[in-house]
Amino acid sequence: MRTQVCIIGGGPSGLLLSQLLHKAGIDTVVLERRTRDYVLSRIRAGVLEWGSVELLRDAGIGPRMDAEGFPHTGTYLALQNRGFRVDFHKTTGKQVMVYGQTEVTSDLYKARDAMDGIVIHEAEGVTPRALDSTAPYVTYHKDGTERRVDCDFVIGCDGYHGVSRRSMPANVLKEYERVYPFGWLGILSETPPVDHELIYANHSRGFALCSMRNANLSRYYVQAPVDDPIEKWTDDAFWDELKRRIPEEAADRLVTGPSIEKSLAPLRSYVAEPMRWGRLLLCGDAAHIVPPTGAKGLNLAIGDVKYAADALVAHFRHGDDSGLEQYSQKALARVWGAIRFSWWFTTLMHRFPEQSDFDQRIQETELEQLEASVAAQTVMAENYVGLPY
Ligand code: FAS
Ligand code: PHB
Repeated sequence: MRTQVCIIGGGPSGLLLSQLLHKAGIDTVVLERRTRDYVLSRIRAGVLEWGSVELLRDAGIGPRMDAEGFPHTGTYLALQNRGFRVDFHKTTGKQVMVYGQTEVTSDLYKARDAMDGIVIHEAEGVTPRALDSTAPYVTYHKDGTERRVDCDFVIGCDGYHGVSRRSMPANVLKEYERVYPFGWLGILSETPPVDHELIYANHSRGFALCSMRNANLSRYYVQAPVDDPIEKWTDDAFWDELKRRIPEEAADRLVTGPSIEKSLAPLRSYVAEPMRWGRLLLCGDAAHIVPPTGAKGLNLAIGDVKYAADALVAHFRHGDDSGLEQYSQKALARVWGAIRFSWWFTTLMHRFPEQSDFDQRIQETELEQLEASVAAQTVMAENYVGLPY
């Protein structure tokens, strides 16, 4: 098989890039290791920056997002059994959209189907080759047969555990990492959200987050030891801990119910540089990971895809390679901005194992200064709604 752009990974990055390039008249093939159902079973991000919303509309998947998503103009930060609101719209003139990654991925799959986009599932042993040549190709196995895709570019959209980043020479790749000494235990419950906006709670027992997917589907998280056995966290244990960490006025109105999904995710900050080597470009989690505190993971992936799509269209349409040459530098500038914000917000809101009472008061004092300062709230809001592309 031959195509112009071979994309490894059929998550949000790979599907969005394939959709944008196809709409620009550029042929793509997506190679995905898992089944479509498996990809769509993942419960992950929940908040879209407005730049992401606009790009998804450009990709043609705006209608359901605009009909079922929830625009949010602010968020609550809670400490010492009380909370205050950071108003994104008043400070930045922008907002975010609460619309789950699962729905974004489902909409992208439907859009790919409508354009007869080529997404090959259960592609095993995907291996990018000749990346430092002008004729790269990718081999993989499907139904016991080795297959080959010849192409002009390979885009690694295969996430943190994918093969693309590992295909770069070790002496080219520089990695930066911070692993956090805790995880996020998340549940989905078919209950009405505790509030119409998100509540991020700092508490001496640990962080908690109240979010949602729709008027009868709520998403909650509590900070937990990353090696906790999930069985330890019965629904009752989860609800009890969440109620202890959010302000009493919220806990009193919290509607609990059986969890329909429960998972414990580790937290890390990670960046791989460069994001391009020869005819390979990396997008999304293949190149970087952020702790979900700042709701940046999916949004960074979408930003990378925008830069990659613009660069590839300029190459194929006009023979202009400036976008490709600047891709890594441009994408990394925005990645590091989100890495910093996610690290800052995670450090501010979580209880670290060695943390003293002094450290707890420092966190609370920084939150009190954030509450009192419109300038400080503006900086936070600018990062939360999304740095400019
Ligand atoms: P993805 O990992 O989503 O997709 C990569 C795809 O490549 C997968 O479908 C995988 O099957 C496939 N693949 C991997 N290796 C392959 C190979 N060798 N060959 C072929 N295909 C291969 N972000 C937020 O903003 N908020 C959150 O609350 C949040 N929660 C998260 C919870 C968890 C458990 C995880 C893991 C991530 C979370 N994230 C969150 C981040 C997440 O949303 C990512 O940023 C987002 O999925 C990035 O999308 P992709 O880059 O497409 O990577
Ligand atoms: C979510 O709804 O899953 C969510 C929202 C905000 C975050 C992280 C996760 O910062």
